[in-house]
Parts: sequence; structure tokens; C-alpha cells
Amino acid sequence: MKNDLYIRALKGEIVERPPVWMMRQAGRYLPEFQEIKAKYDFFTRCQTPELASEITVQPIRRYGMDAAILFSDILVIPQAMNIEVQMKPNFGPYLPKPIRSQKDVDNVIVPDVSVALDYVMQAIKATKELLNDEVPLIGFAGSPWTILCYCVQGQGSKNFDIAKEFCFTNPFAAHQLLQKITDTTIAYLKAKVKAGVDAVQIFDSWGGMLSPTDYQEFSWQYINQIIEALKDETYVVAFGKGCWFALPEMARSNASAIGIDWTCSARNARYLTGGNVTLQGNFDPARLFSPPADIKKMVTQMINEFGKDKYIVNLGHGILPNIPLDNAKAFIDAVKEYK
Ligand code: 1CP
Repeated sequence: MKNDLYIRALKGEIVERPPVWMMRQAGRYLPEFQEIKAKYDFFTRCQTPELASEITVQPIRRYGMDAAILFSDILVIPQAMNIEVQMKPNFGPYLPKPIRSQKDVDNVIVPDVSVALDYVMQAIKATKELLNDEVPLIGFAGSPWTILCYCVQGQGSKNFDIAKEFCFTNPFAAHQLLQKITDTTIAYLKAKVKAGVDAVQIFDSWGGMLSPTDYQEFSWQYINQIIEALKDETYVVAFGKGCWFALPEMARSNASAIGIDWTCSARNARYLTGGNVTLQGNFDPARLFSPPADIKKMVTQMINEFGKDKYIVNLGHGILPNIPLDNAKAFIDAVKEYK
């Protein structure tokens, strides 16, 4: 690997400067992505290796981040499990037959991922060729809880109230569903590693919807199963949005790094994780609307606060679709210029 800064940070090695990439960097704000998006619908882009690999490398070509993340979506998992998932333009994910009963859970399958998600493995192989060992490739999956949220709610939500109602009125069925998603995700991430990804990230985007106690029961124990199953094969990064309360527990796990959202200070994140774990984050994505010169100052300060070692510079959540190109560039450049 010509640029292995990201891997070295995951190993906790001393580095000249921290590595940088941006969550949701592939697809969203780049004009070259918008061109492809205008021609092909969402799942065609995911399922065509030439398109998925091209979208994956677009941000690397333009900005030179230290890692690429495969263009795909967390919802390819429920789709492979026999749950219909549509991606509606200007609306987002839509699942016409949400899971609401034990019978619905019984109908969910744990698929052979090497068949059902072979297109993802082909996309990884095509991307590795395009990347030509310049930078590592990150594979990802949603946490079982976050996937359950969509499966039960049927669409995005501000509070995932129906998903929580299902868990609290029918915990037996909810845990069965979570275990099926976990088993599928483990097989899926193992196949991704075999296909060539250099690390994997688990997105628990909606973990912060749960109380600390419910987080342990409905989210963390399943994420931890995934970490334990993958830890000897690759680096696992766990990112939970709104999950600062679980940082001590996360830091005790075998994850190689922990993602931090922007509501937690660097100092608090280091304190809660014991100071010895690699952390990733946590620039407020909306702060990329500030003028480029201000972005650079804030990024330098963020690195000083986290410390340059055991640290991966990132946003605290995905980049917003309407961020000016020069502002994204200022974010990446500030890290590369860090002394
Ligand atoms: O047509 C389109 O382009 C639709 C927009 C889009 C894109 C570009 C969706 C629909 N998914 C994606 C790609 C995607 N999704 C990636 C690829 C790599 C990248 O962009 O860098 C990744 C990593 C994801 C992960 C994802 N999808 C998450 C977890 C991360 C996060 O942002 O919290 C979640 C929650 C989703 C669900 C999803 N897919 C798409 C949308 C609009 C949403 C969110 C809907 C909601 O708010 O509930």
C-alpha cells in the first residue's frame, strides 16, 4: 500500500500526521457523481461494479483522501434477506412491507451472501483495481439495530418510534430479527474482506435513539458479536451516532477504532475511552459551510485536541449534499498541511 496512514493509525502507530477521509464521501456532493446519478437509479449504481467502483474513486481523485469507502448502502443487507427495499428519489429508503410481527420475522431469511451480494464483491474487486494500492478501501455495514430501524419503521424517521415500539412490545421477535441481521452481516463482512477490503466500519446511525440500558440490549451486544467474529481477519471501526454514553464499553471491545460524533468533545472522548484507543471524528458536518480559512483553523485545532496519534480525522457524521467543493477541499488540505 503506497499510502498506509489509515492502517497505521488503526494499529496505533506513531504517524507524521493523522489520516483523513469523510463519512459519505462517495456520492452526494461531487458534480462528477451527480452526472452518474442523473443516468442510473440508486440500486443500478450499487449493483454495477463499473459504476460503484468509479463513484468510490471519484473523491480520491479530486481530493486525495487517505482511504476510500465503497459506494453501496447499508440497506443491501435487508434486501438480500428477502425484505423489499426501494430508494425513492428525494425521499430516501422505502420498505413497502415493514416487519411488524413474529410471522414477518419468520419470513426473513439468512441468505447465502456469496450469491445474494456477489455484486458487492465484484464492486470491491473492480475498485481495488482502480485504486491500484494507492490507499486502503473501507467496507461497511449498518449495525443490526440500525438495520432493524428501517426494517420495522419502513422508512427514515426522526425518532424510529415504531421500531422502538416493536422492540419493547415484542422483544422475543425483535431479538430473533437482530440475530438474523447479525448472522447475515458477519458473513457479509467476511466475504468483503475476502474480496479485498482493508478494514470495515459498522455504522450505528440510530444507536443514539436508545437509552443507555436499551443500547446494551438492542444494539451493542450485536455489534460486539460482529467485532468478535471479524477481529482476527481485519480492522473493525465502530461508529455510533449519539452514543457517547457507550464509549467506555466500546473502548473495552476488540474494535480497532471508535467513531465519535460532533456532540462529544475530543477531551471527553479521550477520557471516556481511556486514552489508549484510536478515535475517528468528529467535525460537525454543517461546519463545512464556514469559509475555507475558518475550516482550516478549526481542523488544526481539532487535531491538536485529539492528538496526532491514534487518531483518524473525519466528520462527526456524513458530509451534507450541498457542501461547496472548496470547503471540502479545505478540510482535507488542512490535515495534509498539519505540522
Ligand atoms: O440516489 C442516491 O444517491 C441516494 C443517496 C444515497 C447514497 C449516495 C443513499 C440513500 N445511500 C448512499 C450511499 C451510501 N450510504 C454510502 C456509500 C459511500 C458514501 O456515500 O461514502 C454509505 C456508507 C451509506 C451508509 C448509510 N445509508 C447509512 C449509514 C451512514 C449514515 O449516514 O448514517 C444510512 C443510515 C443509510 C440509509 C440511507 N441510504 C440513503 C439515504 C438517503 C439514507 C438515509 C435515510 C435516513 O435519513 O433515514
